[in-house]
Amino acid sequence: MSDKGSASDSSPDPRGVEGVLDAAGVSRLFDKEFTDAYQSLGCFNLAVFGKTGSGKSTLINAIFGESVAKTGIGTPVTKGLNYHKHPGGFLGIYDSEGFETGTSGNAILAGLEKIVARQSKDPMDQRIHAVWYVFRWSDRRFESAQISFVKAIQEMGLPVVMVMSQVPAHMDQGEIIIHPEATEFMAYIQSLKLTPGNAVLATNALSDSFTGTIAFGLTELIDATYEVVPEAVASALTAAQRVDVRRKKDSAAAVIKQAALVASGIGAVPIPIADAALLVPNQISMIARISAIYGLSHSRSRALSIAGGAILTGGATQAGRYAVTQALRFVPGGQLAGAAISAAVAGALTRAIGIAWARVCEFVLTLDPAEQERFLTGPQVKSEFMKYLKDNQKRD
Ligand SMILES: Nc1nc2c(ncn2[C@@H]2O[C@H](COP(=O)(O)OP(=O)(O)OP(=O)(O)O)[C@@H](O)[C@H]2O)c(=O)[nH]1
Ligand SMILES: [Mg+2]
Repeated sequence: MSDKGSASDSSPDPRGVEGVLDAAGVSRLFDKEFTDAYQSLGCFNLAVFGKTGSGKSTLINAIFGESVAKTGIGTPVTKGLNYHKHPGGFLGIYDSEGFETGTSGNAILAGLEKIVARQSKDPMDQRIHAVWYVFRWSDRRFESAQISFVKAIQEMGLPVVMVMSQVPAHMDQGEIIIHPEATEFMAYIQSLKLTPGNAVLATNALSDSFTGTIAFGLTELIDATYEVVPEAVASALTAAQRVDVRRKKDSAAAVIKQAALVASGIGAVPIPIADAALLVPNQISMIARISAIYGLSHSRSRALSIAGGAILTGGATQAGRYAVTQALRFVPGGQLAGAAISAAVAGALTRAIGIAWARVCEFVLTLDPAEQERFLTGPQVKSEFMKYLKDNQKRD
């Protein structure tokens, strides 16, 4: 082991001469793969406008998580407009704090126009990709200054999604019932024909048990946003948003499928079980890409590397052996002694690891930021991973 370690120490490639990683090599390769995975996501930039108190910040927090508002670095870019970059690097938000239509609206528009003109020469992931215009249903009025504001933004070439906020709604026999006056107001906004599809998204970001009002419309808002953003930033949006886990699962499934194919290629020349570690570099890259899809913050990459290392090194063998033993049961004449990992087993093992890691990431999303760090650096991550891995094997 030690000779492999020194071989990898003197080489920029963390892989040792035989392609087998030691613990330090695993950790270095994780660092590299995380950086690559987050970089390849790019960055989705959203601008959010609307009168003060319309619920812009609340909506941003509900959809992208508290971390944008709390830890994102707000930089004033123009009068009344701040830019917040998510620590994960895949989300940027232009938030117009406390702005009223009228004079301050004009000042913002003038600044925005300069930004957009400048950005047209920037790479795609540095531009503004979508705008949410937020208005509160209970205002029941849409002033002419607001109409001109929305039109002016679109004339700059920015796609606008109209968002009616703080709409009271309740569930009735599995159906969302919206306040009838909000529906009426929505029809009025649609009649103004402000955007190409005239879509207005009714939302409520906070549930209220006192009035029985439910939170709703957030997934639909994300769907409407996907429709207007360039394909190139769709993965960044998938990583950034937290309300539609289905989209994350689908993207993770595509990554897992590809990694399983690569593993099958490695196993096409049967490799001895003892060398299951040959599959590890490919699995590290898969784990990094899944983590990015779930939007686990890149700033936590150290914690993620520790977690990944725990499951793939000490645990590798444990996880690997378990999965291989299970998989061999389905191979005709499969026996452990002297057996080799075939293409089918290599693919199945990698797939099982990917699915279990995606479930760990899903679990991490339910934790608050401080708990996430504790979970990822502690022993629980491995036991949770093993639990999901065994679960998979049972279900397959
Ligand atoms: N019930 C409910 N309350 C909301 C909702 N959105 C916002 N609020 C409340 O409305 C108030 C204003 O919300 P903010 O999100 O701060 O509004 P904003 O548009 O960011 O306001 P400025 O930053 O001043 O421009 C807060 O007290 C929120 O708790 C919602 O969807 N439902
Ligand atoms: Mg705000």
